[in-house]
Amino acid sequence: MTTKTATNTPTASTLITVAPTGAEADKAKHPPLPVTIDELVATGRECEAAGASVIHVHIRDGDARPTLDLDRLKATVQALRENTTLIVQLSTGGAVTDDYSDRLAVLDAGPDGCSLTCGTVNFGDEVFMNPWPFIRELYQRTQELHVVPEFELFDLGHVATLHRLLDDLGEPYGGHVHCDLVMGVPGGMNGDAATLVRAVEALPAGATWSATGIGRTTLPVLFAALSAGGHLRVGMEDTTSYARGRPVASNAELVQRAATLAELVQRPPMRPYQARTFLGADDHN
Ligand code: KMH
Ligand code: ZN
Repeated sequence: MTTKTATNTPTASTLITVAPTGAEADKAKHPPLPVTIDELVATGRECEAAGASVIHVHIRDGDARPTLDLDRLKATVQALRENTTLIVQLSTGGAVTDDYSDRLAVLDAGPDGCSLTCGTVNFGDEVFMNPWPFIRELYQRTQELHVVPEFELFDLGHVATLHRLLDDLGEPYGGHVHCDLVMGVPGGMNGDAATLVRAVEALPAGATWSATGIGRTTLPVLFAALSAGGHLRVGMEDTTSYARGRPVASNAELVQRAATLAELVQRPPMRPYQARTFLGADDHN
């Protein structure tokens, strides 16, 4: 496996990230949503067994509401490290209501990686705010604290900002640019094959990428990403329906489906130790 892969050249295996919780889904409406540390650990173990190698983590408070409480973030990182070999990627996006200082402080929980969204986007009826000075400061902190960023791209304009960021501040910690196309958000880029191809063509040379489609764009984006040689993110952050009229029973079944399809295209799931090398993440286990 190489760490410097041309954007559109398929790697021999598929990185599968699970995003099990998010900040938006309601536990009362979706009971399988993992919201406690114990539930996150159990989910992480099941998803690792099913083929995931990265977990994208949002945490909830005792009432299942999104929080960026630093002690709880630290405890979550520690519990996931003790019980899985997954790469722990904390969300710095949080919820649309979170302020910038709390989002920057997420890195103090000492994760392996973090999400780093490269621009503001309408987010349904809300706005997910990521102005340039915040993006720049967050990126500098990832470099200082040795956290591997994953560049989240909700729109084609975010790709332009990613180029600006790399031109301005240089390569990320770990030396490798890995992006996640988050498609189908109402207000962001469409979740379809044509849009995915355009976004991938615009990425920096040498970058690798995953894709996820929100809601009903989940399957079109998953198949388009595999066809185009990309990697996958799945999970209840992005969809709570497994099929029309059939709620997701567990995050693991979404990972299992992604892993089965990755096997079918002869790019089986990357294991966590391989993913660490691929992304340039430190080994804490
Ligand atoms: N919850 C969204 C407003 C991220 O994790 O970095 C932002 C989000 C992106 O989920
Ligand atoms: Zn997220």
